[in-house]
Amino acid sequence: MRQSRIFLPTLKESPSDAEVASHKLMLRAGLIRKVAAGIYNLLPVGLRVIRNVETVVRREMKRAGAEEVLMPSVLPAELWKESGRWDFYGKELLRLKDRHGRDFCLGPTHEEIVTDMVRYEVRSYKQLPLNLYQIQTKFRDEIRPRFGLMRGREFIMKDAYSFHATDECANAEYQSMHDAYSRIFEGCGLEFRAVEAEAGNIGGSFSHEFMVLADTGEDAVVSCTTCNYAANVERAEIRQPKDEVLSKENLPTIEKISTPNKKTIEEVSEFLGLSKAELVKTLIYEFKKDKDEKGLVAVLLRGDQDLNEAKLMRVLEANEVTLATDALITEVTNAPTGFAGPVGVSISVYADFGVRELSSCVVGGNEVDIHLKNVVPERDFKAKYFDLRIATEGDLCPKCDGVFELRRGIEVGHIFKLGTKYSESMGAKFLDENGKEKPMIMGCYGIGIGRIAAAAIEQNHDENGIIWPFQLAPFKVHIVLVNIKDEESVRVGTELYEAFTEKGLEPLLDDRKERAGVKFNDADLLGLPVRIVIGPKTLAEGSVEVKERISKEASLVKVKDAVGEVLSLLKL
Ligand code: 9G3
Repeated sequence: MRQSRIFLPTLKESPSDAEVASHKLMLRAGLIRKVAAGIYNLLPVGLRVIRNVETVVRREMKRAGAEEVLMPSVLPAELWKESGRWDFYGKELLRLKDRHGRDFCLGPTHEEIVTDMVRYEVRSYKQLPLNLYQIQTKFRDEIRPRFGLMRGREFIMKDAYSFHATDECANAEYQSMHDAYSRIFEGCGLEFRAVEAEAGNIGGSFSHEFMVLADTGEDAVVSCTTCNYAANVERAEIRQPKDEVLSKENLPTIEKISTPNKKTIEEVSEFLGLSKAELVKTLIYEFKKDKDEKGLVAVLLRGDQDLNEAKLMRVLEANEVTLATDALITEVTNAPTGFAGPVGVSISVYADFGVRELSSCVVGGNEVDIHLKNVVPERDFKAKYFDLRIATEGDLCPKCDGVFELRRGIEVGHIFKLGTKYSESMGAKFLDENGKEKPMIMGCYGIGIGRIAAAAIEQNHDENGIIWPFQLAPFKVHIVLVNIKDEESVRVGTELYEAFTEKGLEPLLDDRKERAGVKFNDADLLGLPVRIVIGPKTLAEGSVEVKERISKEASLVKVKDAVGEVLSLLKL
């Protein structure tokens, strides 16, 4: 492709509303342009990157035995009513009416549609397993779309759905997709981690997120520095230190201390000159279980740690946990919010393991303006101890004796063991080998196509622009003519352009009437893997300059060796 002809509007500055590198650089390099909040045009060079991502995805989905389909993006409400999700989702689900006044939505995901597709066609276990995928735009009316393609409202997703007769088969497919995803992200040149994740509200028994590690990632991931355990902090388990039995003998007895209007951990620790880790906060939670069973619990955590509500829900086997209202707290503790404590409280007490390790601590006194010090866990109050806190830096890995480091991640993929949530509600059943009718067991597997391109930039850029991983680069070689009036330069440039084209390396030829400096800046911005600079000076010695985008130094190469040099630089 010749740059004098391509539609590639580069910018010197990025628009002010672009906050992260990938958003800034995709705008400046002329890859995307905003149409509306969270809605973008993919310009020619941006689309080439997306097509490269799709090529890797299709190759690995095919290798895993999945079949490509294409489902509609305007979806009838009826199917979403069958699954019960029409009323579950709020404004994020963009709804519309057709000319007959019938309800539709713009598809945010396609579980209902694919289950409807399969339920009429599959009747026997002999037709299973199935794995159907599509690459298609989704619409989710995010309240605050931002970061360009990273969190758009309309975005391209590869979403796959699998159907199985047995749990073993569904688990095998889950593992197969897990492996396919690893090959996809490796194939896209990304550094990623597969992390255990909360299954979220789509049910199913487990899920993994695939995170590209980048400081601008919106998700917090803890990953073990020794083994390959990694988990979304929402999900991460923590190994408890071997409970060295702290001597709890002859410790001073409890003392009341006056803490006038000191309610929060910050206020109390500052007022008493103690570290937050010497305090224990008491959270009063209301929980709801099945069959309208509900109750109150006191949850204790060290002052410097935070409750992971998902873990509390699992421990209580509750469907819902919510912080009690101030009125309820006063009812339970006979004190306003901020003075709750475990000593003498009437409701059952659950505590994070971090509390048990304390020899003594300060807790709320269940009395206005009073806290208690010298409180000894298991002497002055009883509690049931569990892993209840949000994991963080330095916590112990549950799989080995390593410790966690806290990383940010960009979620580029998420795979779920779905179970029978949709096949039950929508009657997607099959007859097993004994003629018994059973609901199919499903899995679903998503990849953010545009998000991969954005994450690749987040992970590979410098102050001058993008540094594309080879596999995603929109063109593989950048041929820059320093002076397009120099006939020899044009001849050599054209010769090399054709040579690389023959090698399938899709060169981009900068034959514009621009100063060399502008061309070099644009080449750095666009970030193609290798650049060849052709100018009269080096041609005088029969050479051209070859430079890898990722390294700073350039080397002089004889024209006849240029193709070979580039191939070896690209390890082809
Ligand atoms: C909605 C809206 C937003 C949503 C969903 C439904 C997320 C929704 C979860 C999934 C699960 C998997 C198949 C591909 C991989 C992810 N946001 N999810 O179900 F109506 Cl507005 O999409 N689906």
